[in-house]
Amino acid sequence: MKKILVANRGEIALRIMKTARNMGIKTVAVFSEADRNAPHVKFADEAVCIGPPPSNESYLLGDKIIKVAKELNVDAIHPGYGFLSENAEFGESVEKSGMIFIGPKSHAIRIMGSKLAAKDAVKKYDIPMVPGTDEAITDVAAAKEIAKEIGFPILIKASAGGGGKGMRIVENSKEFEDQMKRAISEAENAFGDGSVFIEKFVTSPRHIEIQVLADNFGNTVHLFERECSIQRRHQKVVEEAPSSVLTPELRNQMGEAAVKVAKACDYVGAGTVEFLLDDKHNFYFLEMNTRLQVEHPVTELITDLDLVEQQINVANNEKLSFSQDDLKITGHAFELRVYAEDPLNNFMPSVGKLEVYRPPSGKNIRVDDGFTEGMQVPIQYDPMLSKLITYGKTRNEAMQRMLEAISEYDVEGVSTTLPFGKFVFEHEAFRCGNFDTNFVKKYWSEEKLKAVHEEEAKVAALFALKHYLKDSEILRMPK
Ligand code: MV4
Repeated sequence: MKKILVANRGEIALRIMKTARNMGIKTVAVFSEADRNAPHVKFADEAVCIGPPPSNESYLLGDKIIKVAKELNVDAIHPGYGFLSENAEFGESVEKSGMIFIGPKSHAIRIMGSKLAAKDAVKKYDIPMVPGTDEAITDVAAAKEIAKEIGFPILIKASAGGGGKGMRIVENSKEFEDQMKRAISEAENAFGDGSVFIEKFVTSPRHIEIQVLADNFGNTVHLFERECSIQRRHQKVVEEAPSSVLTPELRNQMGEAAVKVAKACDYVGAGTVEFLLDDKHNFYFLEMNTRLQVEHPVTELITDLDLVEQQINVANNEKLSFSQDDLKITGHAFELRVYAEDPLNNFMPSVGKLEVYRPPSGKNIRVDDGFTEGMQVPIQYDPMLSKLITYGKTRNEAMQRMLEAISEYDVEGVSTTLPFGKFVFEHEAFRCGNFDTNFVKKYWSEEKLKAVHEEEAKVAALFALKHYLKDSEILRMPK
């Protein structure tokens, strides 16, 4: 592999290109008119504008990207996350054009893109799943009977959904018919597929996912877990590895289950198997994400592996150079997603110019970003500014480093979720590892952050007054 095209933008495009360069591989960036001066464009060896700012006129144009790649003699395309990364047709077209798609085969993407197909594929592997239906529900009366048997609350999920999209909680049988009809029509509108199914609603779960890696020779390993329970509205905010609640036994069991899920769809490359963990520490398979994930860096820090390098090697038809027994966890890592959003105004996107942008740096601090000072934060894309990642020998050490890094991070011109991150990392429940997916709903309110701001403002005012008095002529006047 001599040259790869990265069909993405922002921090992930840059992060992929850095590894490619380290491996002696040339890089091609594609960009929209909004990203002309973006770091991923400047970093690449070659860059091609593919269209206007809206994603469906640029980063989602698979055929155009493939055409550009062919013209520039590209050997492989890395899709990053989002955009075309889980588009089975795109992966197929890349291969039909004689290039390598750095990702799984379309077969695996298709199976895991349908929750019902995924459940069906893993059925014979003895993977624990939440009680529910394994086929689409169509008949209201029959479905209601099943829901009653499972016991309320239940969740209606869209088969084509994922990541929380197309889910509905139903509290009792009175609401059932209405909610089922809404769920079906929503799924039809959003995904063009009205298949929905029922699951028992696990009320206070942890969201724990296992990173897997597989080569073309039947070798599949897991790279342990990431704890992703701190999220708001299905948007992850803080991730960590390892999870503070898994015992080595449970970690092995979940790891082995994840490897089986990967094998069930003949998975090749890097992928992530999502589980729910209930309050009794039972785990259940939810879905598999067939891409490199946003939060992959925490896994890299605790395993000392470069996941993009592994993806490239596997795509190059190389064997994994290690086995499960060679892998171990060293230390603890956190990731805080820093968004250009205003936590004091319902996390509204806060776009504008980055008047000041100075990320922290130093040992055991990693910032994956795609912005520099003076840049405009575009409104067309996800408003994530960066991922602030810290590492330590222990969880406490990594947490402390995160708080220091947050306080050193200087951003002016747009609001960011950094103060929200500070709230999380200072919270007692978070610090002692006692939390689940309800953390934000349970503990967060704008008033809390405002109170912190006011307290800081008071302290700052007193401090200024003290200095003023110390320096003032009044105090220095002779008696
Ligand atoms: C669930 C669940 C509880 N019970 N499934 C969210 C992401 C997607 N991958 C699946 N998700 C969930 N599936 C069952 N059977 C809880 C979640 C969930 C969630 C649900 C409603 C509101 C917020 C949530 C936050 C995290 C996970």
